[in-house]
Amino acid sequence: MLKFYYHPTPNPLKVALMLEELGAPYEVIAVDTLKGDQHAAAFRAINPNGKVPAIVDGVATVFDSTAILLHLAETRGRFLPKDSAVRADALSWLMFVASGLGPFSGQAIHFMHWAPEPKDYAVTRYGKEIDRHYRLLDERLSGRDWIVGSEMSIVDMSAWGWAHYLPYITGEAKYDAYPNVKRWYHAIAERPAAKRALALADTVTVKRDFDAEAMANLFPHTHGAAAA
Ligand SMILES: N[C@@H](CCC(=O)N[C@@H](CS)C(=O)NCC(=O)O)C(=O)O
Repeated sequence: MLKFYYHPTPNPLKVALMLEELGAPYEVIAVDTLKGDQHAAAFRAINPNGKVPAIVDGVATVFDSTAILLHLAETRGRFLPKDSAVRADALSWLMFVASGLGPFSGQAIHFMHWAPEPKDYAVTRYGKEIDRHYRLLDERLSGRDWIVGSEMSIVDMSAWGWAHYLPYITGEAKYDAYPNVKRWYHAIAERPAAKRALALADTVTVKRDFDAEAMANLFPHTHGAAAA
């Protein structure tokens, strides 16, 4: 059975949604990143980058959420448009999430919630970049149900994994500045597969306290024993 290395965080959520939409049987293996499981040699053999998600799918070991989504879409023949022009569009928007919306969201969350002072410049920069990315996504979703094509695809799954955490960046305003994103986000959240993907968080026993141990494991270069 497919092994899914998981922690209740944005990038694994994309893969959880894909696995649930596929109805593919899988075994969840919790990687407790606040306890440092991602640094263990056994996990580094699966993902040398020491991050979740990763999967072992038969003979294939795949790490990085975008690589996993592409692998599952290609091997299962679903959720990636086949028409070459639509597929090109899908790859463009998939990379917009993989190299823009996703990493900028991660950095925005880091600087808003975890970085020490002084951090005004970083909070401003990443806050404005998040706004720019979500405005672009909002324009794209104007008059459309899906980011690409006429059906849900891995592009929607990839963006949705991060969009679920948007309130963590925007606070009480939540999705209000991005009405099309709001409509699209909630439409996916209502799907049974999305509900099951979100419920996965409650099935794993992982550390929830962001204490000194968690900070050292998540940010070893600034908070760990080797920090300068
Ligand atoms: N580009 C990677 C990023 C993976 C990533 O940053 N995962 C986070 C959770 S969302 C993680 O493992 N954090 C723990 C750590 O960095 O030690 C992907 O898309 O899978």
